[in-house]
Amino acid sequence: MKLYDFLPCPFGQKVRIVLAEKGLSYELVEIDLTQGDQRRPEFRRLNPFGRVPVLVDEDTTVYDSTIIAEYLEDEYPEPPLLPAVGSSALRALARTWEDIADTSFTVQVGQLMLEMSKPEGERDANRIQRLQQWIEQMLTFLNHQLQGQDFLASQFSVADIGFVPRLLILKELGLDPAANRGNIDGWIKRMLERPSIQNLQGVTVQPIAGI
Ligand SMILES: N[C@@H](CCC(=O)N[C@@H](CS)C(=O)NCC(=O)O)C(=O)O
Repeated sequence: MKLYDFLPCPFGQKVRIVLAEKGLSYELVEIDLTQGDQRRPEFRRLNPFGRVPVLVDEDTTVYDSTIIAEYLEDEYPEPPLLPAVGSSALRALARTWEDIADTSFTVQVGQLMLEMSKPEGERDANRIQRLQQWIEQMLTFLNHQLQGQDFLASQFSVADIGFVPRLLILKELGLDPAANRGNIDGWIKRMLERPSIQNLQGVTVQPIAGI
């Protein structure tokens, strides 16, 4: 298998956690977004939208982290990263939280990162405040979902994995995800016990323009 990825990309990080959890080996092909590698014709042939991550498994090319995670779950079901087939409500819950992570959390933390990376005089203070408020609300929502539960959807799953990349760097952006949110505090500790997350590369504050 080959994974085309840019190490700081949170969606690529999701896929690399899934690959590590399933014990799958792969060749990492770095697509440096800062150098425009995503616009090269050979990469566009794999993903016409020019976005990482892209997984190539023999004759199969898959892009979008959620679809890649589903593909890996279908092809390499052990250990499972979704609740069992038949537990439809729990599977829907896991997918819902994975989608919330991707569309309502990771992207907004990325936008905050990008805004904060500007020289102080060029930052949009209102936008920063709006993003911070949104992220705080999402964290409270997440903390509520974790009430009485170790994981977001009954067992460690793609739902938890989706939040890991951007939640782990929030402190560096001046937001403490665990402050007054004891359930998140415990959840972070559980995440950091996993080798797939301990060994994850690229979990740093690096703004990405095309997220
Ligand atoms: N929904 C996609 C989002 C992927 C995405 O936004 N990738 C960004 C980097 S984190 C990218 O490749 N941007 C390049 C560009 O837009 O030029 C997924 O989950 O894989």
